[in-house]
Amino acid sequence: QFLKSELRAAIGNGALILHFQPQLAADGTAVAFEALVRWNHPTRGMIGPVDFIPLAEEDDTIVKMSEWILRGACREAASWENPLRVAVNLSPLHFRSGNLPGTVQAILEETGLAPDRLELEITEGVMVQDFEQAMSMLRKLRDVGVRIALDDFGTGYSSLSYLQAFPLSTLKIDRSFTENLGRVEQSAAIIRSVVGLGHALGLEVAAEGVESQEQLDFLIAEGCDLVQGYFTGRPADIDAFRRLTGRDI
Ligand code: G
Ligand code: G
Ligand code: MN
Ligand code: NA
Repeated sequence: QFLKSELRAAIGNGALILHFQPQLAADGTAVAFEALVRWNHPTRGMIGPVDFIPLAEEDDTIVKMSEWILRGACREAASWENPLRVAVNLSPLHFRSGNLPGTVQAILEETGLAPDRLELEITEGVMVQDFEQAMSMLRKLRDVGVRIALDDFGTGYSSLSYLQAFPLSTLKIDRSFTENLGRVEQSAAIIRSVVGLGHALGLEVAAEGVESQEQLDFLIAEGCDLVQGYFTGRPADIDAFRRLTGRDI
């Protein structure tokens, strides 16, 4: 449906934009913002990543795009008055490509962002595909000093031994579990168990997809360290948050 040449051109010409969604601590203060890419297409309007990332992943367009996203997110975060973290989603293809730790380090140096303010979000798939390669990559990234979050946790195939072995910082409970609260009896027990598991392993636990006060109350009561979702803050242009709060973030 889209031409790859259009997408490649969009990377450099301002048509790709980053939205940011806040992650709040239990007391309601913002701790981090997750960068979420969008394509502001000249004729088709705003296009979400599920509609163009697969196209980018057909060749090395994804690497160029991911580096642009990473640089943009780091540059943005480096400009904030508050030293909040920024989280960036990593395509599994980018994760396996070339010199990711070197690229990350170069972008941190270029933008002046402290490494511990960057969290890279990976999905369970990258750990399962090639254990040794993933382990080596994660160790190098941790040597650079960045944080690693396991995104969409609970939907993939990661075994508990992976959780023990990999140098992770954060578990992000997939939004399907939050969504099922109050609807599927087991979801409360699953969330409670994952919070306990994450904390026992020394990880921060974040819940995604928070869409109501009831869900928020439950997640906070269960000890989730961070909450993220439409109820606590929709993804938006970062300037929208500045206008909303009337101050720099
Ligand atoms: O932002 P939205 O909810 O439409 O995102 C849909 C999917 O696209 C999610 O799986 C999200 O992780 C992914 N995504 C959003 N932004 C990025 C990005 O910058 N890079 C990659 N690789 N995936 C992204
Ligand atoms: O896979 P990942 O967790 O990175 O995906 C994030 C996606 O989830 C983004 O596209 C974002 O727009 C979307 N999202 C964020 N908060 C909510 C929410 O409360 N409900 C739903 N349905 N989607 C959300
Ligand atoms: Mn994510
Ligand atoms: Na997720």
